[in-house]
Amino acid sequence: MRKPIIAGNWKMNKLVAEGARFVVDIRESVPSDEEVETVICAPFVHIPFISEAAREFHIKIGAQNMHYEESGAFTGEVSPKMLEDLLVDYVIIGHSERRQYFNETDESVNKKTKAAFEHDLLPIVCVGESLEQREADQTMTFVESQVRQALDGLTNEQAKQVVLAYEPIWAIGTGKTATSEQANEVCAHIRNVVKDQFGEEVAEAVRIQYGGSVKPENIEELLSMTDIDGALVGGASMKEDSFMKLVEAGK
Ligand code: G2H
Repeated sequence: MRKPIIAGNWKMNKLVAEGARFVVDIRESVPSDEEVETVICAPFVHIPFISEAAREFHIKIGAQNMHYEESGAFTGEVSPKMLEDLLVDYVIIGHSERRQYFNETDESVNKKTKAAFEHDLLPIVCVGESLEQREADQTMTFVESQVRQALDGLTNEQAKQVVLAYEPIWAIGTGKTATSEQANEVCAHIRNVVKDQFGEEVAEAVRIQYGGSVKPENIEELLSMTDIDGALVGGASMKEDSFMKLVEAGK
């Protein structure tokens, strides 16, 4: 039985006081992490404050990116060791916005995924096709190649703990959601790719989220699908009440 994981991705939004207030407002209503894992992926500057506010509650903290090196002359970057030092739980790797605007490649995604495990961080690895690729019938091959490259070189024990997020680029922030069937079809394919790469036990354990315009109105149907184990949510994670509805749906 895979535990559902609902992760909010605030992207580049909220000021520090707003982030901390958000956590204080929801923390007592967040269900036990034995039922559903609740993660907030916040901009780096929020992390010490929301960690403090979330302490002893069932909220896990995630970053939205990181470098793969531990330290060095990489102006403007944040390292996995720094996130480990702040007791961050999860880190989003290879979000399509990073791939699109910041030259994230399958190679850097792979390096970051490995670096996460070296620093006690769990990666949420994002994959997903563009509209052109979907229309050209390349979704499955493209997503397969992203998954294989991202997970290349992981041990079975590590691969089991990866969270994969399938986010079709054409459904991100556009209000267009993939239908539950479309989303599940790709998530099932991803699980098969993991099976081919690491074997059945890993494939059955690995959690796959759907992301792209997830909201309280569509979450239940998405989560009812066989291969969707959670959601990575941008827009609808920004307000306390809608985020809590998503978390409740994960129970
Ligand atoms: C996809 C998603 C969160 P939204 O980027 O990662 O954003 O829910 O706003 O489509």
